[in-house]
Amino acid sequence: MADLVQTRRDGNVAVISIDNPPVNALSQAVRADLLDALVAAKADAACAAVVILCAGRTFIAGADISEFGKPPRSPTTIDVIAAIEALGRPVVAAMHGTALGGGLELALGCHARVAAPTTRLGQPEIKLGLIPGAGGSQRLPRLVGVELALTMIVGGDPIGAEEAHASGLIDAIIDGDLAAGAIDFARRLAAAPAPPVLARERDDKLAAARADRAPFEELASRLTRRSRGLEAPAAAVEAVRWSLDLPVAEALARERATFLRLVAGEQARAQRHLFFAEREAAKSPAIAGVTPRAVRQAAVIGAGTMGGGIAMCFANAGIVVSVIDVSLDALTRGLDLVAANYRASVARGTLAPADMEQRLALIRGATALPAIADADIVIEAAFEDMEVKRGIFADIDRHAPAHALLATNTSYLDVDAIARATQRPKSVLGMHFFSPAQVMRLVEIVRGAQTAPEALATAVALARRIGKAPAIVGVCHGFVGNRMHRLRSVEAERLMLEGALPQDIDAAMTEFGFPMGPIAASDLAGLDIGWRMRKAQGLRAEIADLLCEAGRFGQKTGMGFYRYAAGARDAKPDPQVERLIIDASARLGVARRAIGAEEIVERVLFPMINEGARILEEKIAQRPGDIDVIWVHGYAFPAWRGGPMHYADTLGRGHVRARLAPDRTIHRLGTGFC
Ligand code: T1G
Repeated sequence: MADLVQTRRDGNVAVISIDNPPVNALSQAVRADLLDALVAAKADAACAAVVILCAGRTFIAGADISEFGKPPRSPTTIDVIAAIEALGRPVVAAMHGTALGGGLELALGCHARVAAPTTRLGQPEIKLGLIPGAGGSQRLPRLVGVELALTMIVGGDPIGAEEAHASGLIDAIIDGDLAAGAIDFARRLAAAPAPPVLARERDDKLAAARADRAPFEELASRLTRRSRGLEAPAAAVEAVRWSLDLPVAEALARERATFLRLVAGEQARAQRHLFFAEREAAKSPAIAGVTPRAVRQAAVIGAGTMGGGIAMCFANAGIVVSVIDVSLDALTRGLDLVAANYRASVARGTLAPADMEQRLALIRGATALPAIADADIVIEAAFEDMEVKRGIFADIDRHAPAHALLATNTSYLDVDAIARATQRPKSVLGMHFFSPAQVMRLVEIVRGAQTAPEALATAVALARRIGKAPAIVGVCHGFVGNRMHRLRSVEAERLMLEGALPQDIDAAMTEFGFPMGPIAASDLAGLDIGWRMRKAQGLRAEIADLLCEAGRFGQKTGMGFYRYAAGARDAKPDPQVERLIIDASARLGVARRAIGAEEIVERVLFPMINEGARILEEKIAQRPGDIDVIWVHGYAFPAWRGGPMHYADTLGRGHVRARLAPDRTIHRLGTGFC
């Protein structure tokens, strides 16, 4: 096994290089070898300064997450940072790639920090249900001020090298040879009359916030506004606040205690599960070692909401994309909506105007299929009707280049039947995006019976390249997410007929952790979509169908299960709907009763979980974690609960089985879920 840490001398500077692919995670072995290297440098009288850098594609991307949930093993990252701060000569962190979590914290312990221009620096621990555990909540505010520190720690998103330099997080941006630049910087530090002040000893950037807490507290409440149910955000605010209130040693001790409490908790365990599950969901033995095809140009068929959103995903990733719609009016409306979406991002300050212009320039409109002649992938996002889709695929098969992938964004339909409409079934698969496509991270990659491994590998790699969380699924009605979602809708109808009102169901599920209840979510999506589906299959949902028959399609018509004021989106309970529900119960002879939140949660989730067990049995999904990724990234299942299958594990599978109504066949699986 190659050395994880090596030291070389460049004149009077010791250069310590870490090489722990793929992301130089701070495993126990790396920490131990790094500490040994620091001790050796300290003992070397000829060593005037130290540079710490990494081999490979990135600086340290954090602690080794796979070690979490196990007893901490010495030396800790805190021990390594203490050795750096006590080294008695300047230590410079030379960063590139992504300096994250414990990696950034180690750099914060150094006497100075330099970085390559494309470096991203962050404290993403919050996304794992944690707070920084090696001093980040105390050193970061001392370098950049509490407001940027709070934003980075509670938001969890990295900043670029320019912002890091402007804020004082790094001391220099090194263009070109990072190691040489860092060595030179370290040598100059060593020659300086006074040693640089350690981050932990600086207080100047805390003075303003100590004098006036209002900006800090206002920002804290804004950053934690949507974190109901989550433990880490409030803990992160408290930790950063300690930088204002407590001596640094005491604050560091409290930070560590909080970190250890969180890392042992259910929420962190759930989010760690998702971190690895998300990466696993993009894997399959079928594509191991398979090289994806290059995708330089894309095309989207259909300029509706989904088509426009999908086009934005490509433009956001810098990929040229043509949007084709046979109707010029539809195309114009679709492209206008895309432009409006970008303008809204610019107005919110989340997108620079220049970036908007750059992305819009990548999106081209057309009304005829020759426009796909240069596309490496064509994604159909047209009307959800099999014959419409088969006709489109027959046409795009004739116009797309022979190597092009043809993907359908269908939510439910048989991808194999669509593939049979082409001469290239090996290059056909599903890429099921979730609305709004430019926001929701999930893409179900639907593998057809004839889909070639190279096509599957290309779709998975492309989904990741455009920032999505791909999950490979098999062909069945509704694939994984929507197949389970149907169970949820059926049970919600039953609950309403038996006594619960829409607002009762939504209140129970938002209290569980969903940002929006299932009933309000169906109003948002549009009740007519499910209605059309049910009619095509001869199915009936008493209440939803009655609403649709009355033209109540949800937000798009100003009323559905709820009523919406003109231009508003907040769901108002509607006495007319309550009357309709009560009359339906009477007409169907269902005695109504009060139904508590606990029963609502179980009845909404457990049938879904059981359907997930069936899906695993049928191998439509490969792993329970794939289903969790689908529900967290496609349907906003609260990440701190880990997803439906992880949640079932926390309850105990026997408990779920026991609570399922006896009339539901319990599926005993090879996986032991039942
Ligand atoms: N620990 C262990 N494995 C990791 C890892 C980590 N920190 N980061 C990535 N991997 C694995 C990942 O599972 C995958 O494995 C492979 O590396 C490539 O990852 C003390 C406590 C760095 C932006 O949260 O955000 O430090 O699937 O597919 O898309 O306060 O990885 O190949 O077997 O994601 O190029 C804080 C997490 C930890 C960063 C690269 N750090 N990683 O993205 O590759 S907590 C993080 C990422 C902490 C301190 C606290 C991304 C990336 P496999 P990948 P990528």
